[in-house]
Amino acid sequence: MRQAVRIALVAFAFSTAGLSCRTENAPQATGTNPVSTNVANRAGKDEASNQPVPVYGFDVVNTFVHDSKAFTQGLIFQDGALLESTGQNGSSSLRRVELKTGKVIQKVDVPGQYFAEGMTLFNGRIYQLTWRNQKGFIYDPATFAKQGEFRYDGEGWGLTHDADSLILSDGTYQLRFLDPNTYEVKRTISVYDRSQPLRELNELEYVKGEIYANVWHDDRIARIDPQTGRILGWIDLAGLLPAGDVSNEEAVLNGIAYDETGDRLYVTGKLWPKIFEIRLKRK
Ligand SMILES: [Ca+2]
Repeated sequence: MRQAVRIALVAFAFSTAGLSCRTENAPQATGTNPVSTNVANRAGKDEASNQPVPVYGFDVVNTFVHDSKAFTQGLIFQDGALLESTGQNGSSSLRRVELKTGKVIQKVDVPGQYFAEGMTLFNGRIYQLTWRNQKGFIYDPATFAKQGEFRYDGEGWGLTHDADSLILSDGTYQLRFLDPNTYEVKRTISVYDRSQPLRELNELEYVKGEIYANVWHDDRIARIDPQTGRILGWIDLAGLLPAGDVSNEEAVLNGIAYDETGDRLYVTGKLWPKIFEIRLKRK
């Protein structure tokens, strides 16, 4: 009798292990996110499994003041200033920040029921995501006058764009490429760190043909191939913000802005008192 129970238990354990393995290995989407696992994605994953991924360190070129109450969710560079989207219900905003002084020179508050997220400027319009409302806002980049809204499935985390698409992260390991007029998903890439899905992709920036992505609660920025989702490199920013400037455990690295004209890269974090211009160097 005892033996029979033991056999049954072992059989149950095996079936449970099998189930959890299948669950972990299967591509997953959050909510209603579309999944398109194409040949390029799989090829990217296989290549990534066998090649060393370069790691970059940094030199600090300049340090600027940043509003330590700004819960940074989106950051871009435009005409010598930074545009920033800040989150949290009741203190979400879109703002223009003078780079040299950190002074907020233009600001529009987002209604308190929304938690603002990623933001980008594309074809003369500012697009700003919200976290869980499946609603985005469109603004005039000069006046910050609201011009409209758009909808998307799932959560909104980070936002950037390439030549013809908005690129959205939603906290999973997938990035969606949206038509900027219809907001339809044109394609999706899956991001793998070797064979493991790289989850919780957050703020984004399109830099010289790559997607730079913050990863929530990680001191590293992932450099992602926009075609395959393959990780092309890591930017290790551990130690960038002095420990004494870290106000709480949610004050994490988040915010990447690229000045294409000057080829300058700016990074900050949620509630960080500083913005850094950095130069990458291969480790
Ligand atoms: Ca950005």
